[in-house]
Amino acid sequence: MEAIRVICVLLTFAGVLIPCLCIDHPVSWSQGVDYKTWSDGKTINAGDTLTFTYTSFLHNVNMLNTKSEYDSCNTKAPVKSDSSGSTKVTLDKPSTTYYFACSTVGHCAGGMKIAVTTANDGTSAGSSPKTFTSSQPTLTNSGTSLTGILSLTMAAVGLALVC
Ligand SMILES: [Cu+2]
Repeated sequence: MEAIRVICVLLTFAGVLIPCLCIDHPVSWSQGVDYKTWSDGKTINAGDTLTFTYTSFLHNVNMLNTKSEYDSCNTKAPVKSDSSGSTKVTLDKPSTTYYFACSTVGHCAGGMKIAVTTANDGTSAGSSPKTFTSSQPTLTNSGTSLTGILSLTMAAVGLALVC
């Protein structure tokens, strides 16, 4: 009974620890950078964030609605816009392409735009069981020590009875 309770507590802790393996991806946001290759070799998962760093009076960050807005550099009605100089955006959905562009005249057309696609759910789901498996030795160990404590208690009780 006690062992079952211990396992339940450990599983609860494991459940709390699993969720966010989120990573922040810094973006140095300026002119003259080729953002077409920015995401090459990077795995960007749902829940990850992008942090754009730039000179606030020169540039800004607009999250666009569609690929066509991105292709045509239409920054008139963005989902979100920020010009603070440090813009953090959470990419909350899997298998989704997020589009960003600077709206300063000529900047987007000059290449100051970026499209980032998040990985599908399979990637994040695949990493959860790994975390889960790694917690199993801990369970086994606590089971062993619990048995140890129990046998010590039994021995103590046995001794008390004998004495
Ligand atoms: Cu700009």
